[in-house]
Amino acid sequence: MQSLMIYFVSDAHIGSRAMTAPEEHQQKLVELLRSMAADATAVYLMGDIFDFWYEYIWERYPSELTDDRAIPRSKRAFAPLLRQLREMTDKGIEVHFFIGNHDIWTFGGLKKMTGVIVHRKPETLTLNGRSCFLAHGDGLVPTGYIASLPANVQRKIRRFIRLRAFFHNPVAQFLFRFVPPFMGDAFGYEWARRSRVRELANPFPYKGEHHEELVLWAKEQEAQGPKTDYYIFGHRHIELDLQLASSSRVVILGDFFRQFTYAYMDDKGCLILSACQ
Ligand SMILES: [Mn+2]
Repeated sequence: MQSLMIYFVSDAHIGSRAMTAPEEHQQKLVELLRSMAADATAVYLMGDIFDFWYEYIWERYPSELTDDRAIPRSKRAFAPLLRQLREMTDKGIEVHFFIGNHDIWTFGGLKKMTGVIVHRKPETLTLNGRSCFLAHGDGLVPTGYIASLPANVQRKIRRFIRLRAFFHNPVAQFLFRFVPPFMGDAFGYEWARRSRVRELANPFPYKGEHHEELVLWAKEQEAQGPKTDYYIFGHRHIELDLQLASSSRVVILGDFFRQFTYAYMDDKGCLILSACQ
């Protein structure tokens, strides 16, 4: 019998300088992907798989990964993961890579090396008969949400939105590509490390269905437009499977550096959140 399993994982933050055992961390993700490859038709990487990923103008990306030395130095530590992705796409498994807010900056190199399909925007797709809205989740703000918050929280969110706009700005992206990779990476990994350290010391818990942005955002979509069976997000590093009144479900995938969660959808369109031991 042909299997039609579809898998979802996000927020591994591979390469994070806040991790104590980065190689084991990467290996754990490689092993998860290998087990998925046994029966997957598609794997959706829902953002922030890398803690920082920037493709510089100085680098050339090979379409064969047989020789480590062909991989640009700034990406060589990711060779096991890149090879695993290549193996899956060579086998005919669709691997979809949604950019997160840490790995926005792929300009063709990752696709060339691994064969993944890169998504820079949220997508609405029908998967195993279910309508799915897929997004990393950053930048989705429900109407009136910011104004409803205390002033200090509003400032924080506005700062994130400004930074996000800057990170997505094509001119800024183009200019940063000229930075020498060792300098760009030193800056990028330090920026990312700080946010991980802050989070590990003080995780941001689920705010409840009346306060969690992505839940409010999904409810607003449900009220306005066509019904969606599943809203699948990453970004928040919380594990959530919430049934909305409209019969839609909001699934937030958790993360793959602390909770090691992922989700799968079987051939009947049944979606389940799970975790690695
Ligand atoms: Mn993340």
